[in-house]
Amino acid sequence: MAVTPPTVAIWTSVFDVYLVLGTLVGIVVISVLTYSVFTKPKVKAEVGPKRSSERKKKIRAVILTLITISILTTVELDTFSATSLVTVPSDPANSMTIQVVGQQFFWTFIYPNGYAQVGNLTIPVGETIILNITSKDVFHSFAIQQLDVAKDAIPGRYNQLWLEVPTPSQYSIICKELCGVGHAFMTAELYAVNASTFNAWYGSLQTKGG
Ligand SMILES: [Cu+2]
Repeated sequence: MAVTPPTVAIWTSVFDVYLVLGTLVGIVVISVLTYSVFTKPKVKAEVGPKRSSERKKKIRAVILTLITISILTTVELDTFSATSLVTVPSDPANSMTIQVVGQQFFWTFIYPNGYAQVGNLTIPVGETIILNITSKDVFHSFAIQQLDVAKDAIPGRYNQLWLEVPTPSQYSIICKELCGVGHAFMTAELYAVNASTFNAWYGSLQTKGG
């Protein structure tokens, strides 16, 4: 059974919110348009003093404006809080930070112990992995499509991306920014392995590297 990584779950929930809101707005707008097309406008005879009808219109306009402002404010605040769910790592205290360097035409991954690996990234499952992404030459873009994550790799700056893979699995890493003749071949593999497997591998590196 496939378990959905948290980044994918967040993006899916944001997409669902907008799908529901968009559908509701669509239904209302199309209904009003259809109603307007098939009904004749009623010309009301002015009843009562003109001043009170003007007053009513103003009150109605103010109420509608307030309702619109409150709906838009709620949606806006929700959007900003959803964005922070994606940009802020889920568990920064219990995380591992790995440097990712893009270069024509390969990816290098540098672990906290200084070990650098080209072309494949090995991470433990169930742990928050923070990637510090940069480039040595031109603009690249680090992307793992199955995990719904991507970040630009720009020379001279670090862009952060986090991910958490719940079960042992393998994914393709690609470059999503046209960066030269070898762009299509600028790929790497992501291996998410059990914590014990990862620790055994990582520990062996530390003793070898010194
Ligand atoms: Cu590229």
